[in-house]
Amino acid sequence: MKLYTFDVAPNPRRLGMFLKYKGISLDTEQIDLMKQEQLNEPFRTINPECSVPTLQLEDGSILIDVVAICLYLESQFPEKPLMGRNDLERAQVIGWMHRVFLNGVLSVAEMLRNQGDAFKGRALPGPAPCDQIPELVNRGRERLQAFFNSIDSHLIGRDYMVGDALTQVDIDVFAVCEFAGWVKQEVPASCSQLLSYIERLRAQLA
Ligand SMILES: N[C@@H](CCC(=O)N[C@@H](CS)C(=O)NCC(=O)O)C(=O)O
Repeated sequence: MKLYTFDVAPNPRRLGMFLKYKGISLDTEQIDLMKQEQLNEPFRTINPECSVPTLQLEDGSILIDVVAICLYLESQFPEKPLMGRNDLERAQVIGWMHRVFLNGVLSVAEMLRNQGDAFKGRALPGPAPCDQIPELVNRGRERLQAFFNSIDSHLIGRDYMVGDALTQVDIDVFAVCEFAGWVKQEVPASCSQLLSYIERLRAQLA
């Protein structure tokens, strides 16, 4: 099995924290997104979506979403579970990962990719050109604030997003808060639950 990734990028970072916590080490190749290596062969043939992380299995199959890669690796490396400890928790983890990606990761990405020269013509990931829409910067900011507020409310009376132990949902929320710094956004002081939770996670993930 081989992992194609770019450690500093937000989705690879979600997976990187999963691997570190579980103590999994994989054969890894860095695909430098700053040099647009994701668009070059042979990676482009391996993953036509040109995105990282990408996990290639021994039989050649590929997994290209963090949620799918985590689910697969958890079945291969069950120690220190992060994807739920029973059927209900597993379903809750998948549901929350979906929402944290849609409302958290994509809100920051909407802000980041629709301004500045670095993403000109590349407002969405993937091989097809895509124009920036500057209005989406404000919408992304509003969606991100709504995301912070909704996570803060969910955390009232809870130490973790799902159940009573760390899961990948917590790692994903942590990754969104880090990624928000790329567009100079931070968790507002009014989200006191979320702020103290992030500090607890920082210690646990260090
Ligand atoms: N569906 C993917 C999203 C992966 C993704 O968008 N990765 C970004 C890096 S954070 C990427 O590869 N971008 C390539 C580009 O910007 O062209 C997942 O859940 O992991």
